[in-house]
Amino acid sequence: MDRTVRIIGAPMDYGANRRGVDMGPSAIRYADLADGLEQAGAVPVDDGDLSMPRAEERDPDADQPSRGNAKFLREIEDVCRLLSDRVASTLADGEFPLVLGGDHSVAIGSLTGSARAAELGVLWFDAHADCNTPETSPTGNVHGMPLAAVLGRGTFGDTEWAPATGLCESAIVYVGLRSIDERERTLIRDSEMTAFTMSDIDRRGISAVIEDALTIATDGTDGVHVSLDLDWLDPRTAPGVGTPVRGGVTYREAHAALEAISRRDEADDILRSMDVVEVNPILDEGNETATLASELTASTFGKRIL
Ligand code: HAR
Ligand code: MN
Ligand code: MN
Ligand code: MN
Repeated sequence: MDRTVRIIGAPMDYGANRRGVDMGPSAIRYADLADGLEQAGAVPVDDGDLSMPRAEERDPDADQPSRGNAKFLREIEDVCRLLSDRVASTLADGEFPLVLGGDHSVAIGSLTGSARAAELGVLWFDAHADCNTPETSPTGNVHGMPLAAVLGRGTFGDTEWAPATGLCESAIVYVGLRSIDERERTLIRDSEMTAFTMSDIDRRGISAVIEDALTIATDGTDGVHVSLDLDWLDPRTAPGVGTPVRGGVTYREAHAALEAISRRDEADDILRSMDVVEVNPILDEGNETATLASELTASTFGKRIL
């Protein structure tokens, strides 16, 4: 019953438009992540951080394969290849991979690693849709592209990632979107993915939305990957993120959603892997956002109030 949770730090910030998220793994650990996991009944084992070259020493556009304006794509692919293997071997050892970002481009590694051994559904908690291709991205920042990468959209179609076998497009579910680029909107509408926006949460409440999201993500799959971008929360609650967007979920809504996942997991054993990303300690106030990341992770693994 006791689940071993292997903590894998991925201090990557090549995918973001600013420095700082590379300190996310340290900040989340410092915020008593291991204690919270123990209180949730899990057994945490810290794998340390994946090593990566310093961004200052790299040219964002140097030596890139011809994939539009995706910045640092080569570095990101190198890191995600390592991460993908680490996640896959963790699962093969019967342990749970918990990936600490880093920016959201790390999800390319965690998703492909986790999808190797299973039909995988995905719960994507984010203000942003993260499904730009190198051709549609307004910024060139790869943290806005991980879902397009693993689905093999645009020129991602001729990379090693795409499509990630085992990833089930109709079982990919967004929760809490409120900042979608025009061409992401088209991609989502033409895809089999499901998107629950903040308006859906306004109208139906977080509990109804998360139950639907869980049902869709587990339908016909072996389990789910949870991808938690801290900018999913309202910036007043989670100020330490690089791309804040007003109007996110509250502290209680976030806990309610992740506790609902843990209850479903208790009943049906659905959780397979998770990443917690986009914590930026430079922009944070008193490690508040990292603390929130740590608490929400503990809730996902079953920590309860009573
Ligand atoms: N959609 C915008 C882009 O592609 C911003 C997306 C990225 N920000 C994130 N990801 N934090 O969730 O650049
Ligand atoms: Mn994101
Ligand atoms: Mn985001
Ligand atoms: Mn389980």
